[in-house]
Amino acid sequence: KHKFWETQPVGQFKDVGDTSLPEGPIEPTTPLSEVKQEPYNLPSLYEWTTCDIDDEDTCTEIYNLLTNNYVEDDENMFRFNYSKEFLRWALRPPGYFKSWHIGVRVKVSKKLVAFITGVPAKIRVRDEVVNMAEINFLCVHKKLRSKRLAPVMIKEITRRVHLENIWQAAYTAGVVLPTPISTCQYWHRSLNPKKLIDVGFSRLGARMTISRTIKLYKLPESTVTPGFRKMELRDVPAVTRLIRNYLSQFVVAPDFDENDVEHWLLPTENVVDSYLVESPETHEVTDFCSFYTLPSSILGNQNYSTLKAAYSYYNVSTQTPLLQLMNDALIVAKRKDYDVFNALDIMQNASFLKELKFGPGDGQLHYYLYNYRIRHTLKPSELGLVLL
Ligand code: NHW
Ligand code: EN5
Repeated sequence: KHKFWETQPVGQFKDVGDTSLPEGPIEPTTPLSEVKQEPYNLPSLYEWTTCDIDDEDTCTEIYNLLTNNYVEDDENMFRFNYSKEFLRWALRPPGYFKSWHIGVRVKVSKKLVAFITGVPAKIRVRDEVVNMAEINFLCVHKKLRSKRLAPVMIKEITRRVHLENIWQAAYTAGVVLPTPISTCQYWHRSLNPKKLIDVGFSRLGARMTISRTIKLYKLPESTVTPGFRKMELRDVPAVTRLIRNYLSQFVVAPDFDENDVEHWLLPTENVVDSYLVESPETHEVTDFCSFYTLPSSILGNQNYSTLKAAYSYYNVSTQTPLLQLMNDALIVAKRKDYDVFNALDIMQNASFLKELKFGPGDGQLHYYLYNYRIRHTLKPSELGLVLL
């Protein structure tokens, strides 16, 4: 069934439930000198390219490839539309490797037709912190699908990750592969229900009218938590302490240091928004919430071309109830004109989804590790990791 994945050091379906297998690396680290020195062979019409994302023209080519060929929902009504600023943020975290931003071009025309990326991350699994690559943005042009290009691209990025002496990876996908460490549900909170219904993102509920629906999803004009404000550069040390302590409760979570927090959580216009609660009495940072901006192209609608979506990122509550904190996040997102606020049922999110009128979507997200076995499938609430 999985001719490629059966050959890879990942959990296999036949081993699911086998409690005799140990947790940890599936195959041992090999000496760097044994890593293949030359790139894998592509079909003869194509060539490898290392993408310089700092270069505006290259960034535009990547943006165009993804805008026209990246992930769609199961009815092909929407397609992710990551912005260029978002791609630069996602692909240049502390310690990133340019060699992990890999493209495939047509030799004669130099047209970019496929892409895959990795970025380094320290991921903690139970009490081990493992250097990993987070793999994302795997994309093959629609006209080149089903030609087994993806396995070659995965092998090539694996080789380039190995060359940096890194032997594990984390990735997510909407499709089932051998084998998920966890399967999560997408939930959606309507902010602009009229538009969502008009474009087919959501449907009018039974015995509902449009005006009742608009009223149902109405939110206050301003946030309610005293001391709620945007995160600033001076907050990095306090937010790092808060988030490290919070993430320690999950089985799989990033091991963020201050540089990571500055990169991943300091607000960047139209990319990532972060808010915190500074106690009006003690001036301590007690709570935190964040979301990233990922619009989707609306395919074939006369009136609208993009859906503006916010995705729940990392949230920490110690003093403010998580429900109230996330309600403030919804208020901010509504004020900033987002159409929908999306979240997975990871971390403690299940505690607010229903009450804040999120509804389950038709999509799931499966989490995977490469060359690292987890003995039992994890509950979404045991995951403390968000991939973009
Ligand atoms: S998930 C989003 C992936 N991208 C899309 O869905 C965009 C639209 N689709 C496409 O562009 C986030 C193509 O359909 C793609 C497949 C390119 C997906 N992950 O070339 P063939 C990520 O980016 C397997 C992994 O003929 P294609 C995460 C499939 O099972 N494998 O197919 C990426 C089959 O193998 P099998 C996937 O449709 C993680 C083989 O590819 C996959 O023309 C990557 C078929 O290849 C997916 N999403 O192209 C893994 N989709 O064994 C990283 C299909 O079943 C691993 N396949 O025969 C770690 C690497 C680093 C390790 C470091 C130590
Ligand atoms: C790697 N970083 O299927 C990511 N999205 O539910 C790659 N559905 O938006 C993997 N089909 O349910 C991504 N509306 C995997 C996800 C791929 C995209 C995807 C789903 C997630 C989605 C929407 C639109 C469905 C359109 C028809 C959906 C219902 C919303 C409704 C709002 C009101 C309350 C009930 C739910």
